[in-house]
Amino acid sequence: MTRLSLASLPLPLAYNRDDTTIRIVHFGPGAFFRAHQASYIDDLLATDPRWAISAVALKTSGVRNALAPQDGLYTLVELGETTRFRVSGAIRELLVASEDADRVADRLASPDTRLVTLTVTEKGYCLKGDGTLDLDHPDIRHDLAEPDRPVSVIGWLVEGLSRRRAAGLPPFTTLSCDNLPSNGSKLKATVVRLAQARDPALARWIAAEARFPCSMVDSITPATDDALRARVLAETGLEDAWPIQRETFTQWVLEDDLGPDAPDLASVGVTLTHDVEAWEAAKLRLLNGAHSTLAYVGLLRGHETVRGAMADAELASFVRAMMLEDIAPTLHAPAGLDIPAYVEALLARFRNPAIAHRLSQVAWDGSQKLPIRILGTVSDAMAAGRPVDRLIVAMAAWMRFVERQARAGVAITDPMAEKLVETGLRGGLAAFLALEAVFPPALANNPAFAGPLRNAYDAMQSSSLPA
Ligand code: CS2
Repeated sequence: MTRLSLASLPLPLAYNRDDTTIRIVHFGPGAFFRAHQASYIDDLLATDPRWAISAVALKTSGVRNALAPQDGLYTLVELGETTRFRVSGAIRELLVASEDADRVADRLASPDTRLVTLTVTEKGYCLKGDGTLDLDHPDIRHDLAEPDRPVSVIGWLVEGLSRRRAAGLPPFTTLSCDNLPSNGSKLKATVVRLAQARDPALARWIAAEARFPCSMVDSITPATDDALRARVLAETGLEDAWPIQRETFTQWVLEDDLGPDAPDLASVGVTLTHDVEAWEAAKLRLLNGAHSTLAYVGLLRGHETVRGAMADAELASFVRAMMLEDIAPTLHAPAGLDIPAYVEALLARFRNPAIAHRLSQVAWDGSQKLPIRILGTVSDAMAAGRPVDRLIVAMAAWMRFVERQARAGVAITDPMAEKLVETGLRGGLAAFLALEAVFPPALANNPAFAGPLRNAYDAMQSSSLPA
């Protein structure tokens, strides 16, 4: 079997890889980044070869080990009415920060580096329940003790910016591509906070000089499995250790604040706007909020995939009503977004027959995702005097899901897994409401929240949905 590589490619890339230069450093080279951002950059390289990517994993070497023998190439499979196979060459270099610390530091401090991008998921930001940096987080404590050998991405950003300041270079622009509300502003506050604890003058320089634009990122990306590897081999005749699959649809809305000498991302379909937070809120609350609801309720009702959960007519109409009647009124529609049409388009994407998106994958990291996806909507609905009965069903279903996994001895994928297993084994609403990292005490103690949550929690015993 021949392995995918520059030498074995049957059709050349749309650019000569040797002509490219690295001007983007990316942290978190997981499936979403390779499905989304790297595919835009792959398109961009055809007209502007200056923007190849150095992809940095913080601790794990799996992606580097899979892709380095393939010259960083991987197959991207787009699943829609037709299936498209393409090879992306956007990743020119693969590093593992825990092994290649000097090379990562050099990349961050290189005058060529203009953009540092991040897909490290919610937990990578080391935030407390209130959305500010957790200075007691073990990784952050480590990075304060050993600032030039960081383990967190926040530590790396501070170290990289510090080296640039010392070298008299301008800061790079840092671009969060994670599903957090106001991701750029939140990241900036987090980086400035850590810098503050290290060196107040550095913190002032970052706050004044560095850009952290917000972004909304979207493309449904089911995890890679052996079936995908086999499909890629059958179609291309080349062995690819880590192909990626996603839906055909992809969207990237970016705050128009990339700074001087930025890549022309608009030329490859990125929307640049000054109203990005409204786009982000709509996507996060509607798509991700509905996804998490489908995941926990769907799993309790015996479904395995998002499209399987959508084939459950009662669940699908519950989710649609929640999106249109409960979530939509909390949103401000940015120019160019018709919310009811957006909801219908999302539901159609969830039904995509070409994709088997596992509910168990969406159910990962519930302690990190749910507060962001659901509780902001709940607070807004409560403040406006609107009911929250449907909105809190995802929270109740998550509790029942955690109890079920804990009692069955099935591992829970979540940075709070240990605490969750303990809580799940104890069981009962009060035990969950005491998890301050998930439920801010003011909310947990508010009867307008805890009352409907109690009803939903009781109903989820038999996975029944409110009317
Ligand atoms: C999903 C997201 O796994 C999950 O939690 O809700 O990964 C979702 O598929 C993406 O945000 C879509 O852009």
